[in-house]
Amino acid sequence: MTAFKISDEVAAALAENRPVVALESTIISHGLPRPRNHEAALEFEDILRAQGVTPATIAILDGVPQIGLDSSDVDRIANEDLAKASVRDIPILAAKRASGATTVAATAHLAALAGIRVFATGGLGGVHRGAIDTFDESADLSTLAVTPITVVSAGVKSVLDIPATLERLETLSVPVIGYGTKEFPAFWLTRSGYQLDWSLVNAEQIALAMQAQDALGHGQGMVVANPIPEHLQWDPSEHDRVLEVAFKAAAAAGVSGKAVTPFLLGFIVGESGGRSLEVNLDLARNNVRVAGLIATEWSALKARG
Ligand code: PSU
Ligand code: MN
Repeated sequence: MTAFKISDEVAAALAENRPVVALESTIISHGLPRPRNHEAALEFEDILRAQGVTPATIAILDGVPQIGLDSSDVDRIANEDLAKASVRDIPILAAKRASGATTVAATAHLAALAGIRVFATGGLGGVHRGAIDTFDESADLSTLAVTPITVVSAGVKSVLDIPATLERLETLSVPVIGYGTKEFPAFWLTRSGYQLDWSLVNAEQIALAMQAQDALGHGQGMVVANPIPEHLQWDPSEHDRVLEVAFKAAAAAGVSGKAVTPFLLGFIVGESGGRSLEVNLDLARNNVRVAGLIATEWSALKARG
């Protein structure tokens, strides 16, 4: 039984030490509305190809984890109602020969298994507000503690508990590096108000940190926090207003657990008149581009030995 399949294109790039960036499928299946999700999935791949980087979008298809999708697979993740799959769901989907869209945790796990070192997402999962009562903390965090991959993200969505998420990443020994900033971004917003210990200014420095991390053998991942440029961010006061309404709606609808993130994202798109969606796409494009630069530096570093 093969545990997973790698597309020929991704396998060839890895074998030849050409740059590869992993992309998740939950953002496509559950994080963005149709039909923009399908366009986005293709666009993220195109951004990488234009940089000379091979995209490896990851999903579980008919029970098999697939690393690198063809165009009919991309169509499936955008248009079928797939389960949201974290790491623990993978073996069950395998037994049922069912399909699933992979979260950051599941994508990171599968990408690392395949030998991919760089991954782009929109926002990392984190500690949910109210976690002190619900224990709701994304497996994205604990997975990065044991998975050697660098994730480029625009921080975590401001619907989460940002300072608690940063504390947990510290406890889990996952480095959080601001990309050209010492302030953690807040997904739709350039700034969260929370300071980071470290900032690196370019992809070459990130690749050097990855090399040093590997050499030390800790085996954990790294978070590169890449803020959306200020001129593209969501208006902060409108953001605050919409979030307040969204939390009330989630409480009234009684959503909990892993349904919370997709509910809030969908609600926020509607309440913002689509503005949050445009910002979400812009920040994700920006992350894909930076991940492409890091993967390129990483390949160059490995080629130098
Ligand atoms: N952040 C977004 N959009 C998303 C997600 C996060 O802006 O779609 C997804 C990612 O796949 C992330 C997951 O890994 O939500 C986290 O979900 P949970 O909190 O249930 O672990
Ligand atoms: Mn959760």
